[in-house]
Amino acid sequence: GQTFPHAGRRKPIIGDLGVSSPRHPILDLLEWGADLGPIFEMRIFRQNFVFVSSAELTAELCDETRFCKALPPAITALRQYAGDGLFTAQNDEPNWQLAHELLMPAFTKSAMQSYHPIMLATTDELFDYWQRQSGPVDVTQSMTKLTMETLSRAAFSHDFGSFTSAQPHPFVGAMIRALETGRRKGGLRTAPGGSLLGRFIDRRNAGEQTYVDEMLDALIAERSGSADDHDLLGIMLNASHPETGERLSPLNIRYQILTFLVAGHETTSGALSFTLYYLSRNPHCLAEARREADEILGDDPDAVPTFEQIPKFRYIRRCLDEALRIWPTVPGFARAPREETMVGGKYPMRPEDWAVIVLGLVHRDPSVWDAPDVYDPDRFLPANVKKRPAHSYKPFGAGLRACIGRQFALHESVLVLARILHRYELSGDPDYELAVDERLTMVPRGFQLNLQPRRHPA
Ligand code: MNH
Repeated sequence: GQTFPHAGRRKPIIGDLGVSSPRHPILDLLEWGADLGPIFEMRIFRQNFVFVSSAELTAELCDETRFCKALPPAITALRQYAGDGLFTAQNDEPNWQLAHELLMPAFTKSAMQSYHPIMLATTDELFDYWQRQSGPVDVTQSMTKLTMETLSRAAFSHDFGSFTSAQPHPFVGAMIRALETGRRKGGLRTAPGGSLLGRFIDRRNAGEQTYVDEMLDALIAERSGSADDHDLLGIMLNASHPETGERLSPLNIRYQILTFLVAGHETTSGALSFTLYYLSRNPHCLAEARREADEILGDDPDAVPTFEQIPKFRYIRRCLDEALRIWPTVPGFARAPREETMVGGKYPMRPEDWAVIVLGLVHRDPSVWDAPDVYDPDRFLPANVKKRPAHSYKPFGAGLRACIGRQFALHESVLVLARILHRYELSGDPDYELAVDERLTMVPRGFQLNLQPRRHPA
């Protein structure tokens, strides 16, 4: 078929292998892809990856009448763990529709009311944890503890002891390692000997996967038969379709819980960490964000926001939006045409083709964003948002398969940022240069903050 521009070093058999390092493929892609035009490709063995980097083509691919979510190999590989859970389900798999309908009510803005006290409690634990530390704190590590605890408690009322035990719960490490191996296996699929290597990786990984599956199945079994529906697990066990009466199976519930744990914690942790990084680097933004926190929360540093106050932190929300523009923690998502079509009027795509929208490039498209590398929360003032073309900012994906946890992530992030700003004087090391770790998502590496309790006027 069609050949798109590619980094100019293609070799026989291996193709473009080597243009991206296996340790940080996306960071490399953001560099070598920047000058290749709005659509370009990378071929590795027999697998072709097509990427889109302009806001204009992104708007086209986000049109749900012509395009839909696609599952590229790295996502398909995760089905070994997450099966037909929400994130990894095919568009036409019956369990996607069923789970989407049963779980949407648990993720509406008003449903956040029931998670709000959980979020306040895990933030209190974060502050206690910081109080026991001396010297600067590692921001990403702290935020990951926080978001992991918030999610595991909201999802199935389980305390992973992230703040109280010296070692993280073995489940967390096992889950992340299992998923990492899955992702690597996805990359090997079309390499010579790839399936053999894949089986080898599976065997080495089997213990880890069994441990994760068994722990989740035990949690589910423990609660089944109970009408308690105060958390996501309770909702999944008790909800039935209003017309057909259908319910989620125990296996599908395991897939969903694993999906929420993974999709919901590192993504939000990275968003919080990047925001704190940019605030520490932009004193006027920090001052404005703090002014807003103080105005809403008052003089008592122990004051906590009510549920109704969260949407009032408008500036803090803009700081978060702007951090997710420069560093979208989910770096991309894939789209496929519903029928044969032309993209941009000249690039043919068939239903079996897909293209990855590279958010780190789209969010810096110079035709939409002035001085795209500059951190400026005011880009998200309503008047400025209105001036931009639709779909130029997509950190939570698009269409029917967009992020179901968006409200959850936004509510938690704004709550936590407001409380941190209200409580602490924060300063970063002026010599720190932003480094980004590519795990399942993108997070700052080695970023530390000094935190001094603030003295509020009496
Ligand atoms: Mn989330 C889908 C980004 C927080 C659960 N999420 C997506 C997609 C993006 C995304 C992008 C679409 C992927 C695709 O098209 O292939 N998610 C984020 C970001 C944050 C985030 C940037 C935080 C910041 N996500 C959360 C939280 C949860 C969650 C929190 C759960 C509590 N996300 C999901 C699920 C899906 C998803 C589930 C799949 C939805 C579907 O396909 O039906």
